[in-house]
This record gives sequence, C-alpha cells and structure tokens, in this order.
Amino acid sequence: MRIVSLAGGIGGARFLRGLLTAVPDAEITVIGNTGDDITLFGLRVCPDLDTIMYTLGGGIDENQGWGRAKETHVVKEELAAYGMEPQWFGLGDRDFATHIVRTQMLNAGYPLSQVTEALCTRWQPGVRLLPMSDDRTETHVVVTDEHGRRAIHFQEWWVRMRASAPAEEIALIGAADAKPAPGVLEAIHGADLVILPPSNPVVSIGTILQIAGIRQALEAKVVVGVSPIIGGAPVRGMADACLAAVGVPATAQGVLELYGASLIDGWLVAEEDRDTRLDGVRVEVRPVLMSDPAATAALAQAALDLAGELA
Ligand code: GDP
Ligand code: FO1
Ligand code: CA
Ligand code: CA
Repeated sequence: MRIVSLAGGIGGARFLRGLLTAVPDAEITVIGNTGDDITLFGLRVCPDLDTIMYTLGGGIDENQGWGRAKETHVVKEELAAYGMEPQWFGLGDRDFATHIVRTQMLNAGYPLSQVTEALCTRWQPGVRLLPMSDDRTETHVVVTDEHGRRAIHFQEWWVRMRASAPAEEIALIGAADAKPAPGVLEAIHGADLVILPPSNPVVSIGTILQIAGIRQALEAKVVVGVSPIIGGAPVRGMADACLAAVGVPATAQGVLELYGASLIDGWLVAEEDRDTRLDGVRVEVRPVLMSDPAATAALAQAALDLAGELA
C-alpha cells in the first residue's frame, strides 16, 4: 500500500508513529512543512522536519515533543554569554549537530530534499521524508506591538510571544515562487490514499497546500483527515490563534470548511464534534485523541479504514 501524508511537527509525527504501527509494511511518503524554518547563528533549522525525523527515529525528547532526548545546552549558554541574539529560541547541543550538517550540505549546493535524505540515513524514520519544497519559504506573522505594526518570523510570534499578540495576517513568504520538491507530486500521483494527520491547519497543512500543484494533485485522490480540534479547542498548542488570523472558527467544522470538500473525502472527529458536516464529505466519530501509542495506532487504522471505504 502506498500512502502519502502531509505533516507538521508534533501532531504529525505522533500520528505517523501510529500509522507505522498500524501498517508497518506500507510505503509511506511524508510531505513535511518547511514554513517554520529559520536561520539562526548562520545555521538552517527545520523544526518540523526534525521533529518527524527524531520522533520516528527514536531520538525525540518525548515530554517536550521537539528537540533531542538527553539534550544539553552548553552552546546556548556560551552564545548567551557573548550576548548573541536571539536568546528566545533554545537550540540544544545535540540538535546543533543536525543544523551544522544541514547547513554545510546546503552551502555545498545540495537541495534540502537531498540533505533531509542524508540526515535520515542516520535516523531511519521508516518513511520517505520529503520537504514540501527545496525552495526557501518562511511563514511570517503580522502583529501590532510596542514597535508598531510589523511582520515577524513565525517562530518569534510562536515561541517568543507565545502568540500573545493577535496575528493580523499569516503569510508564507516565497510561496509564489516555490516548486514542490522532487518526488512530491510523483508520490501523490502514485498514492493509493492520502492522510492528513491532526496537524496545524494553517501553519502546517495550510502551508504545504500553498505550494504550486500540491493541492490540485491531492484533489484527485482519496483524502482522509483527522481534526486537530476537539470540542472547540486545539488539543495542544495555539492553533486557535492561527485559525483566528484566517477568520476560521477553532472547531472541527471550521477546519473542515477551511480544507473544503474538493480536498477532503473523509473527516474523523471526536464525539463532542459529531454534528460536523459538509456536503460531499463522510464525517465519522472516532477517538481522535492520541493519548498513547495504542490509541494513536487505532486512530491511524480508523483513517485507513475510512479511506478504504471511500476508495
Ligand atoms: P507542530 O508543528 O509541532 O505544531 O505540530 P502539528 O502542526 O503537526 O500539530 C499540531 C496540532 O496537532 C495542534 O493543532 C493540535 O491541536 C493537534 N494535536 C495534538 N495532539 C493531538 C491529539 O492527540 N489529537 C488530535 N486530534 N489533535 C492533536
Ligand atoms: N519551541 C519552543 O517553544 N521554544 C524553543 O526554544 C524551541 C526550540 C526549538 C529548537 C529546535 C526545534 O526543532 C524546535 C524548537 N521548538 C521550540 C519547537 C518549534 O519551533 C515550534 O513548536 C514549531 O515550529 C511550531 O510548530
Ligand atoms: Ca510546525
Ligand atoms: Ca478526493
């Protein structure tokens, strides 16, 4: 079975771990969000790609959901001692090595897709992990704060401000010129089914859908999505603040309408959201909380079962 999954960071990674448990022999291609990417201290950091790679490769900090297990922060402390900014983004020592390898390869001329493949040689995530694009794109957020109205990098809004200032606009800089990475459209065309895990609908999935040709390719497929919203609230994180920026209510219904019936064929929601409906979409109530590995595998299996019925 050939499966394509789009994915952000923590929600996507945890779901994919369940999917691998449910169908260990499937050929899974993951199209990862690179809108969160940022250059810090001259190093290219790709948080969502790394979260997937570390989670599926057994190197993730399980409690935090991002970054490396058994991490230390000596380099961060030394940089701070020199007064280097930013200090609001915490790169760990082990994680630094990943960014050094990535940046060295990018500077040598390798595209991000090949760099990601090289990093995955170590981590063996059990899926083919592709960045959505080799072209550099970055999500920026328009806020008004003590410095006036300005656009800041998504990470500054998310990590430093904890989304405390409302996002007046969220834009993927570079989207208009970005092409899908090699293999992305081919994987979608060749897929038996497509799954959208419960990733952030605006800054994870929404970003990937902005890359030319990806949404159109997906529309030809059976696509089953899992709602990242339960009972009117994100399960974790600040997806509600992102949805507010695009004028969408933080509900399973709102996210489904945002994706639209042209994209989604099947939609899994929690019991609380059983009233969710949209013409042309099969909505099913399932336990959509990834509370432990078994529940996550069962959720992935439910998505596969629904896709099978809709095929
Ligand atoms: P990020 O890049 O680290 O923010 O991760 P993703 O974009 O992949 O996923 C974030 C989204 O996952 C958030 O909107 C959460 O509401 C959602 N999420 C996290 N855990 C769960 C869960 O157990 N069940 C469901 N349905 N959604 C979840
Ligand atoms: N999230 C934080 O809240 N604070 C951090 O200092 C931080 C550092 C960090 C370093 C590497 C990495 O891969 C991820 C990191 N994250 C951090 C998480 C991440 O930036 C965000 O949660 C996502 O980009 C939003 O999806
Ligand atoms: Ca993310
Ligand atoms: Ca379809």
